[in-house]
Amino acid sequence: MIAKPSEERLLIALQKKGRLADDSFALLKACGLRFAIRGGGLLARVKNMPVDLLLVRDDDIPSFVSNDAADIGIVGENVLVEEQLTGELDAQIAMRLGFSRCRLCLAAPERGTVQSADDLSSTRIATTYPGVTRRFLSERGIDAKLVEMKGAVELAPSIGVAESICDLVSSGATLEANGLAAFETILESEAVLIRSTRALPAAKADLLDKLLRRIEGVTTSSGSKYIMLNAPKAEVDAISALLPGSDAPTVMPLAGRDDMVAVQAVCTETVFWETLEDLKALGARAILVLPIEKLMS
Ligand code: PRT
Ligand code: ZN
Repeated sequence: MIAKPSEERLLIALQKKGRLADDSFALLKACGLRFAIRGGGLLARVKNMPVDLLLVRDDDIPSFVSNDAADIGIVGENVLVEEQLTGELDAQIAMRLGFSRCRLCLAAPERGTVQSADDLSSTRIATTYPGVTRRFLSERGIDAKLVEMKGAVELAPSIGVAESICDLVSSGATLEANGLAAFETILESEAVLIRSTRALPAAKADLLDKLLRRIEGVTTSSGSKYIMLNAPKAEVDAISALLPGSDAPTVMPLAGRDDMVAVQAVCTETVFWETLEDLKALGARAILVLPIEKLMS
């Protein structure tokens, strides 16, 4: 039913619907891929590049990449690591993408019998991540029983099937609503781009390289700003040192001013109001902070 990847068109497996989907689509669009996602289709064709999108459930993405049903995929690191630990998988991280961040945490009822990892021995832990949970328990030498669930793990303690849970947490609202408190993070996760260890045909390898460079450009530029200001010549070093995440700023003469210069720099870290105030205190004037749409170094 699912076509094997062709020799020329790069096939990217993406979550069709869910927490990863919109950011994955947005990232590819920011990389210049033009496509439309409609209705129940399994495949979406990219109009301006030899790329196709395979739209599936996130849990299937690592095995599709491993089994050549897709060339690359975007999935949560939590799913990748779980699949790596529970099956034979030829899939590895090609690039971290920085979105869909969450933590896989052990949590238990507030004021219950389990308050820390030290209390887990001989208790039951409910989870949809048996592989990662088991790894943690064996690293710590803890002998506990796993209760595998398909969902609604946060209900396990209240219905009496487990003393604690191991589940994904982002805001913490679900734990709180169920009277649970996290006491240990066993995995930090974000969306990752994955591929197998096998070589791709040359044309697709070039395409993947190009895509990775563009993703790098999009992810670096999204937090970056271009800063322009006029500075007293004597303070250029001090002012440059304040610019967050920039290495060599461009310093240029200002027409008709011997004592002042123009400074321009790419800042790869957040430029806070406090930084601008500190720059001003050093004599910087006409400070402009501009968003950067694309960045390629
Ligand atoms: O249908 P399909 O199988 O494709 O999707 P899914 O339902 O399995 O996954 P989905 O869309 O819920 O999540 C996809 C991925 O998003 C996950 O594998 C994680 O990598 C990432 N992600 C980020 C999260 C969360 N944050 C998250 N908060 N996945 C799930 N949750 C759940 C968590 O399980 C818990 O039920 O949200 C609840 C906790 O959220 P807070 O904000 O209340 O703490
Ligand atoms: Zn899923």
